[in-house]
Amino acid sequence: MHVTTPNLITIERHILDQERQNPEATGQFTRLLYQLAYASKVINREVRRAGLIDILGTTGDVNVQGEAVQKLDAIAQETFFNAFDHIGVLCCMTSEEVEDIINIPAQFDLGKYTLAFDPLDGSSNIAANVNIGTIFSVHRKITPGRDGRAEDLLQPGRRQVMAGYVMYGSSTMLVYTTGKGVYGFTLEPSIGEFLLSHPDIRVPEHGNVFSCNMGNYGHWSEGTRKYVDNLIAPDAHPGQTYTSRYIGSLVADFHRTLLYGGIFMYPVDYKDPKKPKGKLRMLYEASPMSFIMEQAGGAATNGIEPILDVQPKGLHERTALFIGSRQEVTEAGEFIRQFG
Ligand code: AHM
Ligand code: MG
Repeated sequence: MHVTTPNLITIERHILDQERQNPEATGQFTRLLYQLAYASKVINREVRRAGLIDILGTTGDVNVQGEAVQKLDAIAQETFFNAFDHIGVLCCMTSEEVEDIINIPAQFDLGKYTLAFDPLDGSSNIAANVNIGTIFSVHRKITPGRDGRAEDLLQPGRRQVMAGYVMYGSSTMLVYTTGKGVYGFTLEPSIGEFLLSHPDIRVPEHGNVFSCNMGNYGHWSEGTRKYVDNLIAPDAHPGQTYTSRYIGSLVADFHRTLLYGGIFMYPVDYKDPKKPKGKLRMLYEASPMSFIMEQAGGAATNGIEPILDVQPKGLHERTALFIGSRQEVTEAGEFIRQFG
């Protein structure tokens, strides 16, 4: 009897296949991806049992962003640091949860890459059991000397060598790019492996979903308000109707946009007219997601220029973000350029 078994591609095999295509690869990159998969599985375990043991709620601390630190935020931060501090691949790290650049402890070797991460994005949703995620971004070291410096982390998104996210949803997925297409893996819980489930993800050229926090409408610029008015105006797009979806968890809203098309936006708000500001962080959120979206054939802008071309000035800099299908992101940019 002939029995066929599915030819499952684990993330390890995928990484090795990719490495074989690059004769100059030193294996450092591969180690980084292994550790990302490992750290994600540990965080996934904690997230999955969060309702059962005493790790929901806040630690009582406030992070660099002025937000209450959730216990799971702290666990995810520590898991990431412990997974990457000793592997000899990084010269430094930075995290949404920590104020300054994170140095590699003196007893470990240094490497030629930097890692920026948001260990648990959307953590205000944790108690409601809504999807949350981890986001990561890797750059090559550019300054001389062995130690990593802030300049190594403060590079435009276009110079990323890898970016990705993990979504702890109805299933757990890891999606990443190294600049050669976007690949998605789904965690098979019974064997504890990420298996290739979404090879070469492409975002549709146009989609009919728009995603934003409408509660901020009154604080947006005129161009942003006019763009959204136009999306929902009955006659503005003959033959097509836009529908609205907003989870309030970037990884989940982004993942839907990547697969179905349309646009996700978090515009600048003018609650304080003297200090207009975006909410999402350039290094930990906007830049990695923009690299993935462009690699999938989509676009990402702050309304003025592509996110990937912006030179970040601070580790915790915030930005406006319009990201998704080319058609919708181009149109959003046109409104903002015309009306501000
Ligand atoms: P966080 O990094 O503190 O979790 O905040 C980022 C989150 C994103 O996941 C999400 O897109 C956004 O904040 C939602 O903001 P709002 O609640 O203002 O709509
Ligand atoms: Mg975040």
